[in-house]
Amino acid sequence: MVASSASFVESPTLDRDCTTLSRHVLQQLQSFEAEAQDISAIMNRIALAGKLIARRLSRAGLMEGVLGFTGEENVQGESVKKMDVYANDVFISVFKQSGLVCRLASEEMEKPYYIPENCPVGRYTLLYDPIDGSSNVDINLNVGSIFSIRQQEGEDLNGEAEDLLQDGHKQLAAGYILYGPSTMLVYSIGKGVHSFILDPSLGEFILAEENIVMPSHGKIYSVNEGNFWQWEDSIREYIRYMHRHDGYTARYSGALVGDLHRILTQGGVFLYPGTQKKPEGKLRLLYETAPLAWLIEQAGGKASTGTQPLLDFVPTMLHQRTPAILGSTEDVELVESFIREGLRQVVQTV
Ligand code: AHM
Ligand code: MG
Repeated sequence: MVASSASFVESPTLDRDCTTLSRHVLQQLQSFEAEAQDISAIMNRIALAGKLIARRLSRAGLMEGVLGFTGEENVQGESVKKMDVYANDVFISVFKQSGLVCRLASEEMEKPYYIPENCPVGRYTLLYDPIDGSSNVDINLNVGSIFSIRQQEGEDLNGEAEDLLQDGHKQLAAGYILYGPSTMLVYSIGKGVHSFILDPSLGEFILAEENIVMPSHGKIYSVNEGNFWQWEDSIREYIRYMHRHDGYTARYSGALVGDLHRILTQGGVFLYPGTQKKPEGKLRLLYETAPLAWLIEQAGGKASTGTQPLLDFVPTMLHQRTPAILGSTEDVELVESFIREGLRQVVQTV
């Protein structure tokens, strides 16, 4: 018997296989207006960058000139890896002739990359961390890319991109690509968090989970405990509490996207507090913590600097770092309670 076209269309398996990223973004926007089309096109370009980076990573150990360091340092004083440079350039080249974004700002570039010919058409800025957790690349462990889209405000005539120095609520969309056993793209345009898996045979990101809601509590805490001696007493007290109580377990891969993805799906808390060497912590607000905070909050979790909501934090410079506590609401609030107690004791002793 030949299936009717109605039963064909309604097949849940086929429908699942057919929900591509671009179709999903347009459905989410529920509009065919210019801005909706722009955001959808930008997401498609980000997906293309993700596919190119995933392809290179999958063969990295077999190719010349992919692994290892370039011998240079980036604006943060960190050693640059060859994959950092490649991935940074991939994002630039997929957006260069797109007519979509006017500026790209990345962790790897001191100043934004301007595409003046796009400005009359696409007044958006893409902020991104091309390869997050790049120390994992050489040992074939997971890494990620993080992205955020903001509207450009004003003309930015002096090239300082001062309009980017605003809080995280100004983001129009944010997400990450996780290069793991499969390549996943997770995004939000402020209407829930959705995940996609790259089907290599189709070359498409296919919907895996819609409207991810994270648990209000989870057993995992994810932090680099090697920094214990460098933390404030309040964070040390929190970690001692974790050690002394049943029901907690530690997971830390050194690559934020993977660690955060675990927290997003299973609950718990990721933290990178300030240290003696880096009082603001290590993670950058515009390219790392603000986009991830946006996702976590969209999934029903909480994001904090320890003393204020992370999305309320206004940076004073492009490469600003912030302490970050991201995860399930109850678990983030537990860390905050230790920080509050620490501050109270400091005030009492002054
Ligand atoms: P990167 O973007 O230069 O790779 O640095 C960010 C990474 C995060 O992925 C990870 O959470 C953190 O640095 C790990 O830092 P540490 O080794 O200090 O724990
Ligand atoms: Mg990073």
